[in-house]
Amino acid sequence: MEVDDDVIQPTGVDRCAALSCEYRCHSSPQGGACYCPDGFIVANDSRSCVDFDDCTIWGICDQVCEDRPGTHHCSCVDGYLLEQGRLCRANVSGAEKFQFE
Ligand SMILES: [Ca+2]
Repeated sequence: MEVDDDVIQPTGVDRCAALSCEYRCHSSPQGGACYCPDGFIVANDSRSCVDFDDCTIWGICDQVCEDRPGTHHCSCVDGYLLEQGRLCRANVSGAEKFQFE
């Protein structure tokens, strides 16, 4: 199988300079594209980075999700304890355990 090296053009690097990405640019034969650090996504202008709303990911927090720049924070309502940063466990502490259905 023959590999065609001709498809890789050095022009992607120049395109990156023109894009003036807020974070970093990933050069490609097609001209490059901006990308952002974890927790951020490229905005509509294709060059700046905006916080990604982690709370839109289903199940990222068991109960209460608070979006923060570059990250998010999970918490639990009264009567529950936060576990492993995202799970909520009923704080029964020896008391009778009620079942809600
Ligand atoms: Ca976020």
